[in-house]
Amino acid sequence: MASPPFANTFEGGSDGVTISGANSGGASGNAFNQINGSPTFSVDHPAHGTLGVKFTDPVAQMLVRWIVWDAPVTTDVWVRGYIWIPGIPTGQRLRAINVSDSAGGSCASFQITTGGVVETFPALGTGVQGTLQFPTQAIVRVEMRVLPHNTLGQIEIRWWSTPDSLGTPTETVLQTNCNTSTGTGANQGNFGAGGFFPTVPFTWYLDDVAVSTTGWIGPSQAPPAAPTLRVLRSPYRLN
Ligand SMILES: [Ca+2]
Repeated sequence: MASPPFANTFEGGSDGVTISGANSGGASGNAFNQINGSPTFSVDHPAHGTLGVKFTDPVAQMLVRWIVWDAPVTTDVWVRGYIWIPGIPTGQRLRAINVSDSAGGSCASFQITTGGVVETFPALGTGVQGTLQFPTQAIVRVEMRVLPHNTLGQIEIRWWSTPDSLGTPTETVLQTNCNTSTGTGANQGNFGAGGFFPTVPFTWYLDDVAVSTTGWIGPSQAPPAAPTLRVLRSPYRLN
């Protein structure tokens, strides 16, 4: 397929309809070129607009994906999603966003643990956990930076409890000098449940997913505007 940037709002779908490659483009943005399981368009908890994607009780991979980009990326890759979870995962953590290589080998993941904190997860080795409780039954913006490298890799998670905030993240978790590439570099953006599956029932939601190779993606819509400050100028000013 093409190369990033990619973005999808799910606004071109219809509530309750299973997402496919064919129905995921159009007004939604960049169509996904692979779907695993049966994620559906849903009006339940969109971050913006009227539709997001619903993952109903995944016990196996249930993903929307942009895979096998035109060229693998060996520099920083950024991904973004707005996430709504029903509660803290039990049984297993939730792997909600992932970047993989062209062979499907994981480079790095964003996860929410059974302790309710966020966690980086590299290709090999262990991750780094945050300390703040991830909000439940609320929309949270999550962004992740991945530098693919087999020894000098980096994973940085930032999340905002005020989802469209342009300000300081609620929490930042950084892992450096880790293995984030068992292959040739980042070549897939995966959004949904993969690798680990919390005890069901665990139905959760994503919206406004994106991949960039140029920088932090930021909110998909501007935060609410501040009141306009009107500046009155004297008619007698000299310049
Ligand atoms: Ca949407």
